[in-house]
Order: sequence, then C-alpha cells, then structure tokens
Amino acid sequence: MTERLFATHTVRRRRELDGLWQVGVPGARPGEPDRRHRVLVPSVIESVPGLENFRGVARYERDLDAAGLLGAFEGEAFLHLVCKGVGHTAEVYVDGAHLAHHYNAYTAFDALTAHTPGTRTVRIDADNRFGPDSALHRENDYYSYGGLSRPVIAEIVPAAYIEHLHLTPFRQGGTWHLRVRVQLASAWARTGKGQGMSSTAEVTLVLDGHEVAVLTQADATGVPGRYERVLAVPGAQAYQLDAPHLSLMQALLHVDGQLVDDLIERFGFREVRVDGTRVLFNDEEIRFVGFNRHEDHPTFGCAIPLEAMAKDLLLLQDLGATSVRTSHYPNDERFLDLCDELGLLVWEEAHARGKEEERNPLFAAQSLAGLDEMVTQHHNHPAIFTWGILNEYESDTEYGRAIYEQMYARLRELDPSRPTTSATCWFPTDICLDLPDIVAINIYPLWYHEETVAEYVGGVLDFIDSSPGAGKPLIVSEIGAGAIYGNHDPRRAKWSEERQAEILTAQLEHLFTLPQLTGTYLWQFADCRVTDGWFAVRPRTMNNKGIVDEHRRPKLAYTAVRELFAQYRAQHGIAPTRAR
Ligand code: ADA
Repeated sequence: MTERLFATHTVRRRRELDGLWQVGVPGARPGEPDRRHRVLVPSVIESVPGLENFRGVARYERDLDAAGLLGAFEGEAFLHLVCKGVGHTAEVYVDGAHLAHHYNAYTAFDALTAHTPGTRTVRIDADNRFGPDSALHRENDYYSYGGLSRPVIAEIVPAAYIEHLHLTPFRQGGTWHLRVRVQLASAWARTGKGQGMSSTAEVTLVLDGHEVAVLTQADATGVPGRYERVLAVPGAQAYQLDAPHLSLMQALLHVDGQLVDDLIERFGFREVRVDGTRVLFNDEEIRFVGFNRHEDHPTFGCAIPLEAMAKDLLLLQDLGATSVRTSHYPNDERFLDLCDELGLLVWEEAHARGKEEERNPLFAAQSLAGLDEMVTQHHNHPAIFTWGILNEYESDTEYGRAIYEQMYARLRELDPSRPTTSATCWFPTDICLDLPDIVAINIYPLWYHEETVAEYVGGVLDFIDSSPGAGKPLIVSEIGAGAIYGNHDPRRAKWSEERQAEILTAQLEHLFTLPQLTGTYLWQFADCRVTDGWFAVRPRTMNNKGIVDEHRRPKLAYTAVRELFAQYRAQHGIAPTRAR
C-alpha cells in the first residue's frame, strides 16, 4: 500500500501502519463484553460483517516496533504519527498516554511523543456518532463512515523537522518563478520539553535533482519556523492539461551542519486566474465537463483502495470527463495525485453540505478548521484549480453570510493563488454572490422543478445577472436526475433509467448552448449511500443520481452523456483526458 504516488522522503524514517489492527467495539447489548475484530487499515468499520450500521466508538490498537523504525537514526528522536483520515472524531494514544484529538474524517492530523526504545502500543479511538459535538458529520445526503479510513504512518522525526513545504508557481516577465515556503516545527515545543528551534537551521532546496537554493535565517519570516523565498526558474517546464508535467522539490533540513530531515513535494508550473467571465489556466481559457464524485463504494465505504480509485478515473475518462468535483469534502491524496498525473481538473471542496436543521454553534469553527487543513495539506496539487466551500449552506441569510465572509477571508489569506467558489441553490434569495471569484449553481430542472430546462435555467441566469455575481465566471456545479439501476419502464416514470437518460439529455443539450458556461458537473458519478434520515426521498437509502450505480455498472444515461460530452469537447477543442 502506498500513501502517495511518489516518495515523500528519502531521509526521514517512516513506515505505513497498514495491515491488520485489533479493533474493539462495544457489545451489542449493555453489559456485554466488547466484540473484537482483526481489521485491515485503511478501511471503514462498516465493512466488518455485523457492523454495517455501526455508530459508536471503535478502538483500534496495534504494536509498533519503535527500535526497528529508529534504525540508525542518531540524535534526539520523536515518534510522529500521521493519520490521513479517521471517521469522524479521533483520540490518539501511545502507551496509554493521550496525544491527539481530531474532528473531521476528511483531513489529516498528527500526534507526537518522545521516542522510547522497544515496542509501543498505538491506540486510536474512532468515533462516528452524530450529536451536538459534530456539526459537519450528521444526517446527510451521503454517508459518514467510521474507522481508520485513510492511511496511518509512523515516523521518526528529530527535534526540528519539516512540517510542510508549499510551492506556488507564477510567471513574471515571461519567466516562471516559484514562491517556496518551508514551515519547520519544533518537537521540543510540541511535546513541552523545551522551546524554539536552533538558529543554525538551514534548508537546501533540490528541484528535480538540482540544488537551487539554501534558505537560512535571512529567509526567516515573522512566523516562527517559517522560511520563504521566491526563486526564478528559467526553463521550467510548464504543467499543461494536455501535457501534465510534474516537478519534484525536495527540502533538506540541516541543523548544526547535520542533515536531519527532508520532505519532497510534487507540483506543476501552472497559474490559474480569473479574467472577467473566464477562468484562465496558463493564460488559456478553460472549459470542462465532469462529475461530482463521492468517496463511496459498497465494498469499501469511503476507504476506497487505489485500484478502485483508478477504476473510477478510467470510467470518468471513458465518459469524456475533464474535471471532477470532490463533493463535499477534501479527497484522499492518492486520488488527487492520480488527477495531477492525468491533467484532470479538480474542484476541491471543504467539508460541509447543506443547511442545518438546527444551527449548531460549532459549525463555523469546525468548517474553518477543515478549510485550514485542506488548503495547507493539498496546496501543491496542480490539478486543483479552485477551492470550493459551504455547498448550499445559508448564503440566503445574514447569519450564513457572516460565516461565508469569515471562510472566504481565511481562504484568501491561506492561498491567494487559486480562485474560490461556492455552489448555491438559493435562487433568487442568495445574498453572497459578491464573495466567490466563480459563481456556481446547483440546478435540477425536470427533476425537482416542473418548468422546461430553458425556462428554469433562464430564471436562474436572470437572477445572477441582476446580482453581484454578474460578470464572474459561471459553473454549473450540479445538474442531474435519479434512476434505479435495472429499473426499466415504458411509462418512463421517474427513477427509471429511461427517464434519467431523457432528463440528462435535455439538461445537457440546453446547457451546452450557453456560451457563458466555464464548466458543467453532472450530479453524480456513482450512486452513493445516504443516512437513514433521508429514506423517504432516497429509495434504497441511496442517492440514485449516479450515471453508474454503486457497483459502477453503467445506467442507460451513460452512453447518452458520453456522446454529449464528446460533442461539447469537439465544439470547444478540449482533448479527452484519456487521449493525452
Ligand atoms: C444538492 C446537493 C447534493 C445532493 C443533490 C441531490 O444540490 O448539493 O449533495 O443532495 O442536491 O441529489 O438532490
């Protein structure tokens, strides 16, 4: 198993904690002892027979041979655990000591403790219960799974180590430049053993095998442990969507002249910006067709293995999609890595979907924390062309607007290099269209609305034209209709495959006549599981608007959509990703 599609370190000692863990879940009835299972990590707890509907705390445990991990490492060592995703609230313990608490299944977090020789016991409690402590994971039109659903890694880090490395390419005077930001962390400070960082810390930067700079105290910023420098990179090979060239930057940390740590990040020399109603990728206007995709699979839940991710991408390419929206949360980095390699544009979205039944006072803080983590962790992916936030949240009330304002302000502070967006369905009541760089609309004519596609879309576009969203790029972030796989019906009733194909055809035929559209995402790629609360409007407690069902079996609409996507691409000169 691999946590990324490229090596992220050649110096730091680390090991993925994949394989079987001991998992304990409470007995079925009060007073019954815990049930024990041996469970592969990563996976979801719902994949264990009998636990398909589990909501509770699953206690994951395993031993770790710390001496083996340490190897020949010299100097003061710390054990660093990195969890790429735990559903949805995690408590991390090593040898019984509580080290970390984290909320949100879709972003990574870490835990740190002093290294001690011998065998260590790692325990991670994964809690997927809904309740007042959880504003984002709740009853929803997708499923919140439990467990260690993304990889877990154990590392040895020195007292000062590299926390992250952000690479932001831009062109100036016809030459590619790179803003390099290195964030160092102090294990002493984090574990309460002491303060600060050695002032002799230096970071050597190696771009595609060539040393390009050494960052020293002279590059220190006001932020503790942060170095920053802009490098000119004449002759850099650009990352183009039809030739997605990737570059590797290794940061090597020296303290007192000794090489102690490293981090490798992969990125592409490309720029994204908005120019009036157009989105430019390396100064060329982009247009795309694609799908919303949930991380969901009947066998794997949200813990989709690499092979199954790759299969989804093969299907997306077969359909002629050139973009994907990670509705409604940040995705597994391996999926993003694959998109980078394919030149498949990504709208990556911070976790949140829809209005709340009752406003949870934790909503803003939990959304903001997830946004911070997403942007910090996924900054370097060249395929991500926009950050999305707050799908269909309260952009029609002053209460909601205050949250949108806070989130947009934070997003622009964290990453001014990408345009921003939010998908809205509040027409004509949205009062937030001045905030995003790109206006995005979720529309379901002929499914939820009776009017013709032209009438319904016309009304929405009139509203946008009369709002502060006028003059901005426009994306249809969702359009679709439902069908239950195998349900054929001469009446062409709703939920039949025939009706879905008919509606999608009418929707796309109309949308593709609109010159102002930057892109269209169909809702959705595959049928996905929803929570029980949605049973009344979601037959099978599944969102059945997939173009393939949950097993990835194509519905009738598949061929029609593929054909329409091909026509659109031909009309706009967009190469299909699979031909690149
Ligand atoms: C919304 C929402 C999706 C899904 C969809 C639907 O627009 O953003 O998550 O719920 O509608 O199927 O109705």
